Amino acid sequence: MLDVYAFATPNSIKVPIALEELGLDYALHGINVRKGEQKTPDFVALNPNAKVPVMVDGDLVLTESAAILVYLAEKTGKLLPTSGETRARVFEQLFFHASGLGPAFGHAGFFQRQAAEPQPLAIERFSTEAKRTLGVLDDMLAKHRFVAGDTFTIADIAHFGWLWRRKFAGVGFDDAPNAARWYAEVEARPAVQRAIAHVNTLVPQA
Ligand SMILES: N[C@@H](CCC(=O)N[C@@H](CS)C(=O)NCC(=O)O)C(=O)O
Repeated sequence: MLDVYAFATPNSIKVPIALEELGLDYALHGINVRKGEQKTPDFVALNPNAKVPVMVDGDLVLTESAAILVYLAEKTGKLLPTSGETRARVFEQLFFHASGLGPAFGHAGFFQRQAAEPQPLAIERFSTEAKRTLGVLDDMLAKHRFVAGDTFTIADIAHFGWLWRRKFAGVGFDDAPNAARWYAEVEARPAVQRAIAHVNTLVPQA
């Protein structure tokens, strides 16, 4: 049994999706980031970076959603080829997500919705970057069924996380038909549906 500390957020959702896809048992522990629970001493002892998700497997405490996806794929021998071009393409997309698309979406959402004062230059910069990185993904999906080629991998799970929360970033699929097609296919997977339903139980019903 693995333990996952998470909330209904773009980076958190990736871990339950992977666990559901891989058929691994896990307990989901809610960390309400809207209330600042990620900054409590108990949680910071788990993740000094004070962010969800965190996964615990025995003595291993692991942070960073991309690292967790790689760990789970290697633990089970699924969703990540062991060698060759497709494995390289999976890592290419994981790094593109973690350093490009994910931060652009996060900053776009922050400056549009959460900044204490309006910052037009930051809104322009990150909104443009969020749409541009989605365009890069859309071009890739014009050529392939999935983001790293023709099979579903952990790279699809990584990108799905932020596309699931695209409205927060002010991004839509109007100019990204290939990404829209891919998103609908991934969202329809039974494991993805189970994971979404599971993390949504973490959000208190006000
Ligand atoms: N690079 C990290 C980013 C994690 C992250 O930004 N988590 C957000 C939720 S999606 C969070 O915990 N935000 C609360 C905060 O920053 O205080 C990952 O991929 O796991």
